[in-house]
Amino acid sequence: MSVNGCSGGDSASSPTGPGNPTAQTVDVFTPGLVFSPAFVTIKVGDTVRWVITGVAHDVTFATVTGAPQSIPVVTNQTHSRTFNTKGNFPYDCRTHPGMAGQITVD
Ligand SMILES: [Cu+2]
Repeated sequence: MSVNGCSGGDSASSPTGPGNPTAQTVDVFTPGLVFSPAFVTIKVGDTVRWVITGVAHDVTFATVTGAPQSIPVVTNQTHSRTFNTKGNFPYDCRTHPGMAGQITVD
């Protein structure tokens, strides 16, 4: 029973998820009264950054299990959300009816 008690080593059991070293970040911009790109597909553990410039916008997620916290009305700010749950996460800008997007995590 002389197991090496070293911590922070070789746990190769979880290739994806929080702390995934290959996690990516995708940017969504607000070039007008639209989110661009409006539809983004990412992997579990990836991050989306909303780069909100110009007119003030919000990012309000539909009440779906695993949806991140909504972003309040802001301008000239960047807000990041990391997605650790698979699913479809639609959101809209309550300030501008019809301004909407969706994050798909697969
Ligand atoms: Cu808006």
